[in-house]
Amino acid sequence: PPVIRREDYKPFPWLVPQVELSFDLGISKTTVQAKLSVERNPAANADPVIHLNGDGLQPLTVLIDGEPTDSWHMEDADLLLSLPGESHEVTITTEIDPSANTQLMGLYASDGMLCTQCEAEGFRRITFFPDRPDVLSTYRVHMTGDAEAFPVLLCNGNLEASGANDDGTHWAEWHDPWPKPSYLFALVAGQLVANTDSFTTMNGRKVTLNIYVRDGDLPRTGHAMESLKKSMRWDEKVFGREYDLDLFNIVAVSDFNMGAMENKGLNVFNTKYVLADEDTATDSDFDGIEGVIAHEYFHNWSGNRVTCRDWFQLSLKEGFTVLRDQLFSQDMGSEPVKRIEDVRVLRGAQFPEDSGPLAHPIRPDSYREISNFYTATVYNKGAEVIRMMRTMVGEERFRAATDLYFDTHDGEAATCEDFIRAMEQGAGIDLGQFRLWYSQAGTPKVTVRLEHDGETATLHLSQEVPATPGQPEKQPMPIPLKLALFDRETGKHHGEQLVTLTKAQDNFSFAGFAQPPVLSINRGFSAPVTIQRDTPVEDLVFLAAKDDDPFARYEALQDLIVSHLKQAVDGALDLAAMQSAREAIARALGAVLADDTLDDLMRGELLVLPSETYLAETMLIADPGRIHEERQAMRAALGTMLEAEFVALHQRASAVPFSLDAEARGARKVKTQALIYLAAGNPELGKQMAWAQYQGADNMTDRQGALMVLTGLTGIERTDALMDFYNRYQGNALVVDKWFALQASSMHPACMAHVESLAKHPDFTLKNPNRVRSLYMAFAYNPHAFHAASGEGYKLIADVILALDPINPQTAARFVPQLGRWRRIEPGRSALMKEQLERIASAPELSRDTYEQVSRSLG
Ligand code: B3K
Ligand code: ZN
Repeated sequence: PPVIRREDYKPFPWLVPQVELSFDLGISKTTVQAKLSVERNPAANADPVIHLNGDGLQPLTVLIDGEPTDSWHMEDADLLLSLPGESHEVTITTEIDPSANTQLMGLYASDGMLCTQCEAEGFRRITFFPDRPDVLSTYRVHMTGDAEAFPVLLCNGNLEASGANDDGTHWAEWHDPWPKPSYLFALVAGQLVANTDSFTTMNGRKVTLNIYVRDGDLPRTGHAMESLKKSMRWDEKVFGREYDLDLFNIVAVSDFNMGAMENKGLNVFNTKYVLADEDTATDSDFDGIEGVIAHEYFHNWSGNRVTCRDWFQLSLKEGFTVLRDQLFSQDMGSEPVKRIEDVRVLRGAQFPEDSGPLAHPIRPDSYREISNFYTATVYNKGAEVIRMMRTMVGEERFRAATDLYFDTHDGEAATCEDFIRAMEQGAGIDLGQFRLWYSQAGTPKVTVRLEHDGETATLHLSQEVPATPGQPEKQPMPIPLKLALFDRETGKHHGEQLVTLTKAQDNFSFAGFAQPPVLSINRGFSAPVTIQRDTPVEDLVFLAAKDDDPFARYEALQDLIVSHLKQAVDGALDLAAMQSAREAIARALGAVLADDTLDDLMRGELLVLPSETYLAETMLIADPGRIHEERQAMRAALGTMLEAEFVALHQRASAVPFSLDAEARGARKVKTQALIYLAAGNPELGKQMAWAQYQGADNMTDRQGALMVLTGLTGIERTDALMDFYNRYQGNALVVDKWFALQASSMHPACMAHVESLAKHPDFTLKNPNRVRSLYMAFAYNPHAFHAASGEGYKLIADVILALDPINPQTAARFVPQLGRWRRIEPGRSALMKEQLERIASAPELSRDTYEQVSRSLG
């Protein structure tokens, strides 16, 4: 498959101002007539041939200005048509079989309903079209379908007319007044019911809101609706963005490749990000729904009103929209807890990407399959990059700049460069050097040394941006670091400062310190970098107990644990050193348990150990087996040393009655954290307490937390609880997904055997992405199981990739990065991982998705 390059961008020679689509819907046969008004693009080089993308389509008829023509030919899957004049009407009819569409791109069937997914290149599986984001059209869509099978007919924009035919079919006509690229097209037809509500915008326009689901799911849509209304209000208040149609529809579907999709006026969602009640969804599921609803809604401006010129600009809408949803969630709940969670995701998913064979800048330079670039780098690092600009200019100037960006580019297909320029003009900042964050891949390493002499503290900073594929040499980047210097005696600091390191090395001096101060740096995680510093243990203990920046406090605790575990994994500690390090950590955790200035949500966050993936990431070459052993051993030691405290915490938290407020959620969070430590230190006690929590649970958070702990242990309680859970929720697909995922991500030594037998369970299918992810993604991200020294875990995932590739290549390719880590793993396992990648590479007829990921991983 060819490589597509950013530098090759050319505007499309034709404009398509209007599109009229007519669908005759059927599950196994849908006929599509597309009427395109086309005219030459004065801003592009003239070309009498219009190149229309197609994927798996055959044209039934091709008309120019209503007359049949044979001036077209196919080039691979695309249709090329010669047009004699300046403007024409092109009409093409195609026929598709949604029931055969297992890729879930284009028009497909899910549970008897029809729905679409077009981003990035799915529209070309529906009809021939210039399927690129810089061709903007207004759409009028006529849908006809069986009235019984498809009582609800939805499309983008506003419903203009509908009616019944006398043959048992009915029809609807939709019109979307806002010009949009084809990737934002959506259509849904099926037996659905709606939770209907309304929202009045800041200018007093009333918008009807619908959340469409399957009949029985209606009672679980309340949280999604509340989240939607909060998002609409927040975007008005914080970004000045008002909704622009009279109708906003959300549809939940159970077969979906990702979380959700921001189609104009008709968002399509994975059921996972819509349906929730306390019996079936955890607190973090509730948060996930709130965040994803907000994210898709926010795209209405950052993505839809201002869209992307080409797919290399993806971070323009995704990075920015992730930042917007993060800020929203920070405002809705606990700001520091949300920040810690976001950093944990960045470190767990994006840092490994940035340090491996798939590393790419947030604005990539080339791709073969764009679906492979919906990555943590484009999304999450993209958000961090925009967050840094916000940190440097402050909230007010940031808002002035986003206003300017939206005003200037409304109705356009823009570029990252357009965004940066709006930021420069609107916020009054020079981002010349900062543009490197868009072009250079790799996580910068900042080395920090603090010197003290007389009254002066001097901070020595240096940076190194590691080489990444295709980018052997890097330039220094501007790195904004928030910092504070604490007085050891008083425990206070002299005010937070922002220091920006722009050179390879620099020094910063601070006067007025008679004693060496304690340095707190990269507060709030102001820059997405790794800090390299030999921080004295007593400084980490100081910061873990006293830092007034909650993120920095979390970070100090994490550093304390990470540096200990690294030494332990290296075998560098004798028994006594091991014991004293564990005691120091136990004291720090004990202080967290005892500190009544902390709320439980934050306490719960501080108790989470650094993940095995993150630990591996801090080492040049990792031994996943050793990391797992040492981390578990430390957890067990902490569970033993703090047993009484954890039991007391669990008891106190168990007395808090169920509610969705922060206090009760915090209580649930620390309860399960306590169980995790207790189960490690004293499995019998942990098992008893988890079993009691399971049986007494009146909500999914407690039930799932307890079951998670039990699933990692052995004994009759484990089997009983798993069986009870399955029987209780059989038939609720999202909860059955949890049942698969808990077993596939468990600490149980026989995890792999469990996964192998679950693959044969009657509820398992490779056709449903949620189910595939719940079993195999959970397994692939369960280090002790995936990295089994025998290599069986690697083989299992390679088998999944090969089996899934012909069914759903997009989802199959998502498993490759785990095997792609081979260069960073100890030699024995590394060879086994590579062997599996080579086995995949040698398979005949790989999809473009999987081929690209495997070849980059080996390259
Ligand atoms: N924009 C979509 C992602 C589409 C992914 C296609 N492979 C969801 C989102 O980021 O909001
Ligand atoms: Zn998005």
